[in-house]
Amino acid sequence: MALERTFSIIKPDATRRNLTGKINAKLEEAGLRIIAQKRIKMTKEQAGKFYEVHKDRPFYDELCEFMSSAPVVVQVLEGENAIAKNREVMGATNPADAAPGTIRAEFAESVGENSVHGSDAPETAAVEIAYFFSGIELVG
Ligand code: FUP
Repeated sequence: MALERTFSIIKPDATRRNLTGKINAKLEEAGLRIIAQKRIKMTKEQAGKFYEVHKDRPFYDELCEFMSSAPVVVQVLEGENAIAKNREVMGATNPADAAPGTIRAEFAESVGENSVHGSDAPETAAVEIAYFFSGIELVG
């Protein structure tokens, strides 16, 4: 399988609790290479555009409020089968359902404040990477 890239966010609940290093260690132990990374603070509008696919869901406003409430770390991860591998190391959306040892099982506070985001398909990965990074920032 060829190298694949995926997009990841370390969310406000995790940056607030100083968990960036612990989460990065989990990603790296899973064989994912962090090929680009920056800490930013999104506006509610920027978060809203990122999560536009969820705009009709009841949790949308709260989600955008949360994602713009504190800094996040946006990342590009590279590795074999990176999209599925990252989803595996993240664990289920609801930490109550997340497998032991996954990031969300260990660190997430709730289904809404669940520490990490990861792309779910190659098409979304490409769009999400391009939303936050320019080609010159991706050095592999
Ligand atoms: P995931 O791909 O695991 O991040 O999950 P989804 O794309 O289904 O959801 C995206 C984000 O919406 C979650 F990370 C948190 C938020 N969400 C809620 O706040 N409540 C829900 O019931 C479902 C999702």
